[in-house]
Amino acid sequence: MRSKMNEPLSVVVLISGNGSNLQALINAAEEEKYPARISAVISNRNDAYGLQRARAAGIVCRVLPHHAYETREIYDQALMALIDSFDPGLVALAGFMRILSANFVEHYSGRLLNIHPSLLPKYKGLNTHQRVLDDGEIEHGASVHFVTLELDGGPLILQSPVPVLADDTAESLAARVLNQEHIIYPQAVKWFAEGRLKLVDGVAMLDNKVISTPYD
Ligand code: NHR
Ligand code: GAR
Repeated sequence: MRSKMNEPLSVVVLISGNGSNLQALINAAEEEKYPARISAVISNRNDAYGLQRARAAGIVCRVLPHHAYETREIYDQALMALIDSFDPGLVALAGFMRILSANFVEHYSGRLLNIHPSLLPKYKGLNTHQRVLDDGEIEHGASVHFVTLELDGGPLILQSPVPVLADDTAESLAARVLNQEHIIYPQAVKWFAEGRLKLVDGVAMLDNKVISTPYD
């Protein structure tokens, strides 16, 4: 907990890849769009391009490769210890590709956010863009949610729809969805940093009102 609301929120961002959502969060912090500072970026992969983005922004980077650990639980314990060394008020998953075990999720309950490339509760899990195309959907999008034990099933905070176009490939659709991700993720972090967004008894609240989204 921040002792004073005028101290910026410490955010730890977890990535596995390109880190364009990380970049959107870095940009918003640099433009002072919210009272938050990214205190560290942690990747499970040492080749994640997002690490270069973080270094370029002067942010502390750590790599914790998961294959060095015997079980998911042991890896997650090490990850928690590393994250906690940065004393975060918020942990933001930004293209982090590892499912997190129960201890981890419980430890960060109410301060763990994820951006997911679909209009949840539709298309949980991986490979969402191709699945949307295969199903002939006319609409797709992105969701920000609090992370809970149910994979991609936690309370929704923000969603943004995009159209699926006739000539879309998984790549073109992914790019359209990513543009929306880069808008809604900084917005959710802003609300959280301002103390307006909270998880209360398993329900996402903004300004003390239950958040309802059109897609849930
Ligand atoms: N953990 C919990 N407990 N709950 C959630 O809602 C989570 C989570 C961890 C990550 C992100 C999620 C997404 O937005 C996320 C939400 C990875 C996988 C996955 O199957 C699924 C969903 C998400 C992230 N990962 C494989 C695994 O075995 C590895 C895949 C790979 O390395 O490419 O962990 O989509
Ligand atoms: C984003 O589309 C994010 O929603 C998705 O991966 C991409 C990461 O892009 N996340 C997941 O699929 C989590 N399983 P980025 O690295 O450029 O932010």
